[in-house]
Amino acid sequence: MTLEFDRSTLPWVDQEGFPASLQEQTANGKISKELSEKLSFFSEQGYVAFPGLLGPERADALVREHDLAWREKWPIQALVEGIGVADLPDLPAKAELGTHHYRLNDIQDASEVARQSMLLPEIVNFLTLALGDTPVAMQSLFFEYGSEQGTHQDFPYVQSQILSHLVGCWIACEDVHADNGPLFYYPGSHRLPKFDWGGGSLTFDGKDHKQVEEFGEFLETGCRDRGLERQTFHAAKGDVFLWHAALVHGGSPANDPESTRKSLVVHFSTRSAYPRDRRYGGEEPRLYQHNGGLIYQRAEPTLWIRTKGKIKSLLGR
Ligand SMILES: O=C(O)CCC(=O)C(=O)O
Repeated sequence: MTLEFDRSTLPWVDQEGFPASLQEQTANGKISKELSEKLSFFSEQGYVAFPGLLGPERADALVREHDLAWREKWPIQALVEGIGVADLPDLPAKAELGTHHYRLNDIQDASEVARQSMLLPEIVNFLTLALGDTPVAMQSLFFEYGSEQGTHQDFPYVQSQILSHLVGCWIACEDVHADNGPLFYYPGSHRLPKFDWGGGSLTFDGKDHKQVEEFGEFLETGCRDRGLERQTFHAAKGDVFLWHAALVHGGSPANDPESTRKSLVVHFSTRSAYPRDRRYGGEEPRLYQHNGGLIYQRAEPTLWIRTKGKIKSLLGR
């Protein structure tokens, strides 16, 4: 059994008339030639890279925020293999976790550097056109080591009201190569028949283990049958990579498990598909706007206090 995205709400890049419409808008100067090539590549291949877009200095600044969050135990959450999702202040120090499979969730709640890095003008501009609506950063995941996540597509995991309104964004915070577990992907795989997982939200926390495996096998078989070849994203620090809601991808095993692979993943949806933050119930979000893109914040502003090197929020979380 396979599943179809609702045709009436497909993003611009997935619509039948996209190639002709793109050509027209490029010819009349509404879209630059460079951006047009990127949109066309994304539509056909399901991904596009922006070499050096964030740049090494801003990537370093992001890493500093990540390290500070762990050290000061910022009031955000982390997903840790064997523990699940937990508040950072309740977790032991990183060195005591006994696994490299952990990530910080939603560092943008606490970091202006992260907010600005996710909403770079080139990213927002690309997404606004590709999705045909204002992009909203739904969530982010900061990995210190390679995720080594199995083969998957994102739409059953990261859901908004419109499954197809989803683009993944991968920001390299250090150089990535075969040894530290690069992102892998299958160009063109976003057009494969889609696995029907039966609704609800799939998770990687072990709860849906059997279905996660079935999903991976379905995708590997689909790619093999159509001759799609696996590629890896060997990135330089500061590179950015965007991928389609249905691109088949995952995290390669790290040849050197001690080698870090710092990266920030942001999943974007749109204002129409994702009008409220998943974490705040029906609450109307406070809008953080930057370069035309959005991040949702608690209506109640967060009040942060620092005591003895520890940071605490009194309001808003
Ligand atoms: O960064 C990785 O290794 C994989 C990330 C990923 O697959 C995702 O966030 O959907």
